[in-house]
Amino acid sequence: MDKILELIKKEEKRQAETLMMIPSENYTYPEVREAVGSILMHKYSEGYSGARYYQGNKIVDDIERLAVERAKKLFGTPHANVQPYSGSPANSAVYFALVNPGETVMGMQLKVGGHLTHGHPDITFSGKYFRSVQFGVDEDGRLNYSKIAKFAKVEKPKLMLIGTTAYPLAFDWKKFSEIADSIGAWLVADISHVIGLIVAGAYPSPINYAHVITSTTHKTLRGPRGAIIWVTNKGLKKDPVLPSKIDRAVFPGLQGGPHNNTTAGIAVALEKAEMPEFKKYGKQVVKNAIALGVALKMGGLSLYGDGTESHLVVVNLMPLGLSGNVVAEALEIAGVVVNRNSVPNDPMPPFYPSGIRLGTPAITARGMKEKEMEQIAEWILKVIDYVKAYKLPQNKDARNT
Ligand code: DSN
Repeated sequence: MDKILELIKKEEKRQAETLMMIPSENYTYPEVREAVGSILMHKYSEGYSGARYYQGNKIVDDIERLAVERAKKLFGTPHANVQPYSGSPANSAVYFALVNPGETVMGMQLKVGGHLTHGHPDITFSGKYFRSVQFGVDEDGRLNYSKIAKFAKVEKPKLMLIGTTAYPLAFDWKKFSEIADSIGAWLVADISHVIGLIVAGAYPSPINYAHVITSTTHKTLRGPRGAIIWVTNKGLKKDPVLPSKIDRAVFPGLQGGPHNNTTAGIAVALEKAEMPEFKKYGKQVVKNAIALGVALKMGGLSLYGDGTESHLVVVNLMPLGLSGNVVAEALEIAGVVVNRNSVPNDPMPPFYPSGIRLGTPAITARGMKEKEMEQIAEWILKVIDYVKAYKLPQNKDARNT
C-alpha cells in the first residue's frame, strides 16, 4: 500500500478515536466523500454553466446548475456562485468585485474573533491592499454597536465584512445593516462558522440585512472544503449587476477552473441541509455548546463573552496564568483536540495565545448530547487541574510572531 494511503488510514483512526472539538472542523457525509473522490476531478470547466471555455461540459453544467439552484434555495437568494475554492478566496472575490485598492474596509479584529481576511493589517491582502479599520469588543467581551456606528461614521468604510471565527455570542445583523446603510457601505456577512446553525434557525440570519453573504461549506454545513457567495435581494437592489460582478471576480478575476468534484459535494451537502434531521442537528450543536460552557464555567473557568450563543466556547486562561499552547497540547494527549486561540486583551502573540477554542459541531455529528458535554467538561477540567498542579512551562520566553 502506498505510504500515503497508510497515513490516511491512521488519520481516519485518529478522527474516530479522539474528540474533534475544533469548531471549524466536522465530519462530512459518505455521499459527499464519494462525490469529491469521483471522476469529476478529471474535467476542466473554466467559465460557468452554458458558457465554458472547454468542450465536454454538458454533464458538469447540469451538476453546477443543480448546486447553484440548491444554494439559492437554501436562503431564497436571487444569485449564488459555488466556485470559490474556499473561504479566503470567496472573501477575496467579494473585495475584488466591490472595492478598489486603497479604499477603506472594516471588519472585526482577529484577536476578538474576526478572520484574517476581514482586514487584518499588514500580513493579509485585506489589510495590505485596502485601508483597513477594525473594531474590537468591550471589557465584558461584547460588541458595542453604538461604538462601531460612531467608528464607521468617522472612517467611512466602503465595505464592511462581518463574520466570526471565535466570537461566541450572536450577531445583531440588523444593527450592522443600519450602520452600513447609514454610510452607504456594502455589508458582507461571512457566515462560514455558523451557516449550519442559521439553516437550523439556531442563530440569527443576515439574509434580509447583508448585500452579499459568503460561507465555507465544510464547517457547520458539513460539506466538502469549498465556499459559496450569495447575492441577496438587498444586494441586487443596490446594484442590479452585482451578480455578474461577483461571478467575474471569481472567474476570471481570481480563479481558473472550478473543482467540479467539490461542486458536486457541495450540492449533496446542500440537499442534506434541507432535511429535518439537519435542523435538529444545528439546534443540538448550540444546545451542546451552551451545556459545555455552563459546565466549564461551573468548574471555575473564565469564558469569553461569559458563555455562548453559538457552536463554540472560548476559554480565557489568563486568570489561571496558563498558556493556550500548553493546555491544548495536554488536552490532545488526553484525546480532546481543541485549538489555542487569542482572547480579548491578550498580551501574547497569536502563536502563543492565552486561550483555547472548543466547538461542538463534530461531536454533535457523532450523536452526542448535553449529558456527554458534562462528561467532556469534567475531563477538560481534570486536564487543566493537572497542568496547574504540575506547573508545566508556560511559554514565557515566547518570541513575538
Ligand atoms: N481557519 C478557520 C477556523 O479555524 O476558524 C477559519 O477559516
